[in-house]
Amino acid sequence: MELFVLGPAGSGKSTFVKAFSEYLEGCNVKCINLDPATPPIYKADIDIRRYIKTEEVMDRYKLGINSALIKSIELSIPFIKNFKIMGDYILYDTPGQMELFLSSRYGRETVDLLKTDTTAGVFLIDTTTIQDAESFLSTIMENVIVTLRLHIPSLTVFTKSDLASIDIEKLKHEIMEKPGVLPELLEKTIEFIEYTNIPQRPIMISNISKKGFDEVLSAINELFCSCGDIS
Ligand SMILES: Nc1nc2c(ncn2[C@@H]2O[C@H](COP(=O)(O)OP(=O)(O)OP(=O)(O)O)[C@@H](O)[C@H]2O)c(=O)[nH]1
Ligand SMILES: [Mg+2]
Repeated sequence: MELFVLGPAGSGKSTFVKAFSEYLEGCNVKCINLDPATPPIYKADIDIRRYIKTEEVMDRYKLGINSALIKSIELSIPFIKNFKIMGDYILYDTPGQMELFLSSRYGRETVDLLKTDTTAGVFLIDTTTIQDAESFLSTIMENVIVTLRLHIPSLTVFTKSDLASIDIEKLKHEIMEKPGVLPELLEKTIEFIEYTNIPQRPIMISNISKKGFDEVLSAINELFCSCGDIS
């Protein structure tokens, strides 16, 4: 299985790759750093920074940080084409600026080059950033965009549950009670999610205590196994 770990800056992608690879100890796990801007905090089996470093791209092409990151992802493609990675679980750490990875065609190209029929996204959201019903709903929608842009099913996973908690049922209830377009939007989003058969039940984890990792693993297995047997 290949897991693309995605999410907004600081949501815990790199920490998840480190902690989840430790959790999967005993399996053949590979950690791949696809973030040319940041050195990995785990032992990377492949580090894209060996080939491309965003800070050097900034200098060489006289670009600002965001365009340099897009350029770095583009320049990474020929190297990624040559990646030969074997493993039970391959964890791909993606660039901090998820929007750039998603909106440039090179993010999609990267995923296309590396994906198989057991590839999924793990879309991480920092629980402490969910303040209200609207931010919860927009998070779910963002993951729908991930699925659409990258053409892979993607789980919604809330990190830092050791720092904050959210009551999803309460938030859903709050949305349904609000006047305006929000209830309809939620209803349609849920319909879409059910239609695509993606297990989108939000999962709460802590990368520090590894709480919730069993659930992440079950959900990943469910994505590819209609029988629900995770063994
Ligand atoms: N308490 C707590 N801290 C976390 C958790 N996950 C990540 N962190 C912290 O959050 C900060 C950002 O984590 P990273 O793993 O660097 O996040 P990232 O998404 O890779 O960040 P970028 O690559 O810069 O976008 C670090 O200080 C982590 O130690 C978690 O589950 N709980
Ligand atoms: Mg990171």
